[in-house]
Amino acid sequence: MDKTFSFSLNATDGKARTGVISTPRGEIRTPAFMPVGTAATVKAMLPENVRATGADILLGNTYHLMLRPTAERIDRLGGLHDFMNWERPILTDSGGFQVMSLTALRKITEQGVRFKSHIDGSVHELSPERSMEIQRLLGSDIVMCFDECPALPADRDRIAESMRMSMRWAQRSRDAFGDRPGHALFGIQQGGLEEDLRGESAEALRGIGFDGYAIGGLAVGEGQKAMFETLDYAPDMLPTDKPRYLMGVGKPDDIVGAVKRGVDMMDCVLPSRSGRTGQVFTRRGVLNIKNARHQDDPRPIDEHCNCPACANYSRAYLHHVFRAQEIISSMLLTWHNLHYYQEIMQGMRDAIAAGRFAAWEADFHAERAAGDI
Ligand code: PRF
Ligand code: ZN
Repeated sequence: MDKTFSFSLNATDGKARTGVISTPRGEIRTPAFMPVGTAATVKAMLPENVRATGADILLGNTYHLMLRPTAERIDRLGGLHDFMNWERPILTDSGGFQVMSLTALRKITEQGVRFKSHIDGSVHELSPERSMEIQRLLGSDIVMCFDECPALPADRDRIAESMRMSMRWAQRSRDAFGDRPGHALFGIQQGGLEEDLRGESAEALRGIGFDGYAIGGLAVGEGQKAMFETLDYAPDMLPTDKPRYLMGVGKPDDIVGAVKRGVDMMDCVLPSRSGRTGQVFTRRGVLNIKNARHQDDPRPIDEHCNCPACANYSRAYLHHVFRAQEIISSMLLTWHNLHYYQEIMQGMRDAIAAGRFAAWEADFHAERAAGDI
């Protein structure tokens, strides 16, 4: 197997792109959706089942794993892939964003961030250097730079200051990462909804040089319209010959809109988390399985879906096990949601390759508008 990391574009259609990221642990077909495996598991799913939905890569989290069971323990046990029984690529987020969203007590300085664990209140520190060390101990294939960003809305000065510190942290991340053949380091663009700050950030990252470029600081409270307005220019500021990753996005229509604007990779907890709260994503829109209207319904969630939840179970059964808080409810609904997300990705890859993305997108929206679920 090829022991290097590379990206090759196979086709573009408008701004939409399809290609393949090659890593020593396997290929990632793009546009790619990465299920979230925060605590070394995609909740309610066996790894082989996540693979069966069509996932080529998972996302893991520095923040959660450093607190429990610790990066050093995972390293002693042979690394994250062996530990969680997923041999394909893993991308790890760097921790700063999770510290900002999950901890009540934290202090940010130029050096890094000191925070109290959301699990037991113990005090920890993260910096670009420590984040690179943790992601190396985990054995991550795609390592993310250490960054931070304000929730939106925020004032321009705050966004500019934060972005510039993240760019200094990007340089420190690059220096600390060093040269690790077969492993990739991605920079993260910040700058909120300000076009000039996004440009300044992209220029700083291109100057440092990365194996891929993420768009951070979106889906943090600005709404879809403002996010799409930013995505109308932000991906174009990044190198065309490297993967572009939109972090923490999103709903099915967010993902389609992002791919249309030139994004290659995404991750989101939505399909897996919603599977545990009874929210089901379908071609025809969202349904909530806990709704009483499903209690006598013998039909599957979607007669055209071939996931186990749809192939073998009625809405009435799924409603019942959800109401009874049976574990199989989380398993089946998560499987369906992840399967549906991967079906969207495959549909987009095929459409881009065939030069019919616009028609595919029109069908996607028309099916949802027809409703009737
Ligand atoms: N930075 C990092 N992780 C993230 C984000 C970011 O800006 C986001 C924003 N949507 C999600 N996850 N490092
Ligand atoms: Zn299904």
